[in-house]
Amino acid sequence: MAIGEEAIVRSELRWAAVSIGVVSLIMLALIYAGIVHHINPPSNIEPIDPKTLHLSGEFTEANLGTRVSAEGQVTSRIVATQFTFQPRCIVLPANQRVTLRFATPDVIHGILVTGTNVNTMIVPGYVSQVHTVFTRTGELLMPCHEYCGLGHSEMFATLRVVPASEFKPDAQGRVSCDAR
Ligand SMILES: [Cu+2]
Repeated sequence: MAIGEEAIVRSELRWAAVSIGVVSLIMLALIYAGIVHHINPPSNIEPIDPKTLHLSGEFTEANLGTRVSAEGQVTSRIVATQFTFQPRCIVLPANQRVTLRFATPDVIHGILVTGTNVNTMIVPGYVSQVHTVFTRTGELLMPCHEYCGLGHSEMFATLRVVPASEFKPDAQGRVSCDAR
């Protein structure tokens, strides 16, 4: 039996509606995740020279780790290299807005904080930045999640989230894991 042109058009329109429906569903899921669960792609575009980041500026060795500014803003800086994070352990206060800043001098790495929605890639040439609030205290593992070479599986750091009462910056505003 020959299929009429009208039937073909109807069938095509039906399938077009299905695909528009699927795309709309995915769009709605993205908007829902962004607005309700605050799951968003990283949007900070801040270039940094990977060849010199360890020599001057905010990612020199003395500046790494957690620091509290005079205004009370808590920022932790970590450099990801093959195959370690520097420093390997950071301390942050619970229930307070904190900023994490990452940079790498070599290849693409990634970092996530287990049990939270903190998750970003660390790309040479750019600073990766995450603002967040950690609501539970304890030690959280932060593995590298971008395959970066043979030592990738050994590459992880630790985040120690402490209650605000135990978060005590020193005279320079620094808080490190060794101090406790
Ligand atoms: Cu890595």
